[in-house]
Amino acid sequence: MSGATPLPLYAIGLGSNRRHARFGDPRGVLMAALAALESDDIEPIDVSPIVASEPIGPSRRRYANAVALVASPLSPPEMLERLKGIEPSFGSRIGQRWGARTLDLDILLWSGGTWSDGNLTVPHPAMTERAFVLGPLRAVAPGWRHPLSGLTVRQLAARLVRAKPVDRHASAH
Ligand code: A4P
Ligand code: MG
Repeated sequence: MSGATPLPLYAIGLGSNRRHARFGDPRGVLMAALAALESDDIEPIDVSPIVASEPIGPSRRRYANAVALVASPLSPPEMLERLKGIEPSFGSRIGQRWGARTLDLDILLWSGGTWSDGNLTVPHPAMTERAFVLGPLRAVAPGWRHPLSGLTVRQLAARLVRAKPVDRHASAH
């Protein structure tokens, strides 16, 4: 790395609740996805533990979830395009929104702050309500301040656990 300006940081959420013929169970899918994410302009900084979580939405299969911290000069739309390019190589989507999927990649946070256009909203609007996001995110970026609420990830996670002590799998560590 060179230059005085640090690269922007992204927190990327990874989720899977289907097996893949080659990569195996959802945990194996996430490991392969993490490898696929790394590239010339996406530098992995840290990865959370992979947690098992109960599904939110109509799918009945449990998910594996994790959060990766990466440094990248890509703009948020460019990063989204990259993520959406990786998902199909893990198998096509079956069914509707929130149905079972082999791999789901979301932009959770961006060090540049907020982004909003027709295709992309950063921070991810649902992240503050989801233990399967905040648990792993706290493991890699506890002090990152959510630009809209002004709260740190640690504070958001603690608030969620107090409000809804139901998702033990994602929040217990
Ligand atoms: N989009 C807008 N903002 C973003 C962002 N910050 N990151 C748009 C990524 N995408 C963003 O996403 C649909 C479109 O959202 C994208 O094309 C992009 O233009 P998608 O991933 O193709 O569709 P989706 O995931 O089915 O819908 P959505 O609303 O993104 O669902 P979520 O929020 O990703 O939730 N339960 C557990 N336990 N663990 C999970 O990981 N995941 C979901 C999916 C539901 N229940 C879950 C889990
Ligand atoms: Mg998604």
